[in-house]
Amino acid sequence: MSGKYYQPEMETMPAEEMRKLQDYKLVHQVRYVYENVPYYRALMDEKGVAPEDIHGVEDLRKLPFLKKDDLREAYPYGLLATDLKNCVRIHSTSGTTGKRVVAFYTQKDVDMWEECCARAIVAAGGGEGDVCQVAYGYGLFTGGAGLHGGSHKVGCLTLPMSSGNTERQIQFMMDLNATILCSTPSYAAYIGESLKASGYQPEDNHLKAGIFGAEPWTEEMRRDIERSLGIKAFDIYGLTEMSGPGVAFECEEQTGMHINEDHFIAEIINPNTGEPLPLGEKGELVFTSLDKEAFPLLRYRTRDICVLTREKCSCGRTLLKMCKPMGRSDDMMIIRGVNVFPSQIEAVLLNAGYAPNYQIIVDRVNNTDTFDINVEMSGDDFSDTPKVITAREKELQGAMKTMLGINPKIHLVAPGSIPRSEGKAVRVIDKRKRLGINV
Ligand code: DLL
Repeated sequence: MSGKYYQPEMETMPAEEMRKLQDYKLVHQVRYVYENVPYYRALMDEKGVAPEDIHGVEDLRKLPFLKKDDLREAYPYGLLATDLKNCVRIHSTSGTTGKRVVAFYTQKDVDMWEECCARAIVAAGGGEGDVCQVAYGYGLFTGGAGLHGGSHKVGCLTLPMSSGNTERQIQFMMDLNATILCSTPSYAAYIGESLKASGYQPEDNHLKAGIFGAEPWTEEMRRDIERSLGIKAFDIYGLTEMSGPGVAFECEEQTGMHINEDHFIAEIINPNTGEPLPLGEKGELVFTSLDKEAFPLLRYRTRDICVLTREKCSCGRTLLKMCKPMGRSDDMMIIRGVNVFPSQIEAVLLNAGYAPNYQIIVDRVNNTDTFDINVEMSGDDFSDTPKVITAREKELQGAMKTMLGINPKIHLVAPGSIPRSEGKAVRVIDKRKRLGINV
């Protein structure tokens, strides 16, 4: 497959036709959910809305929202809409106890998801003959599997590298002439730096494009990556709950990401009142799946703050566009591509017998996120013996790694040394904001 679009009939469908398609699919998806997901049926009953009340997209606002808390409450099978024997895959967001979200896929769901990723790869100029290096993590995280599947669909030669082992990434990239790199933007920047440190010039590699997402990044970062790797860098957006990467993807115009509207309806709402907002206004992004079998979600609140626009795009796609996410309406942080909630950190501390006097400090140095947690020792277990402190820090770090999936640096500090606040405690200091990153 090579060409400008992967599925031109969908990607360039006139808006009015797309709306009709969405109307049709929505009516079916709502009925399907109502009949197969008792958890959501109860929410609809509570709101006094029945499938017969939904005739199309204009009725969407009648439906109740789903939040991450619902997904946690329903964990693991409460939102599953089909028999488990029809499912072929599970993925999960990062984070463990209390915060885990699992998503299920039938083969049809996987195909739909991979097609969305294929659209992204083709929009980035990919086709047969390309060598697509997938350096997103493989496993429960959706990044690796999604782009891998998309790359197969397009007919690229797929290099399933997963993330990490940068030396090997570079060796394969150079020896096997990779032309497309898929990774988080921070990892792409790091690969760029490492190439330079190994004595390579940007023109020494065969890369032409990169497909980067899963975390906030800036236009400045885009330019840096483009310069250091000698490529055009494309944004890609998605979330596990909706399938994974490929819910929206950037085209050659690089002015926002086209939403795959034949599979997902996007809305913007006021995060405080839940009121839908018109196109062009900033608010929380909400998605409704249109044809998922295993894990269909209606009006799922992403917590990502965003703006939607429908302007003519020079690429010829008619799909609605979303801007880069402009922050979040909850306290989730994305550190080295992993979703982290302060409440998870607090749970580990309490479990280990510490008081919740801590401060999380996140920064980005040399394109890599740093993650430090200062934790106060209590008066009772206070020690100033370096050996004891180091052992305790190590123990706590292990517990954090188990909970979060990534390793913070732990610093045990003297009792009373973390500033107390009279209002809300400032638990998180995210210095990445100074780089203009919308954390
Ligand atoms: O991050 C899926 C993904 C993988 C997207 C690879 C793109 C590439 P989750 O781990 O569930 O899924 O995290 C979803 O990550 O709600 C956003 O806050 C954030 N996010 C995803 N893509 C972008 C992006 C994957 N391009 C959460 N820019 C979302 C900024 C992004 N934030």
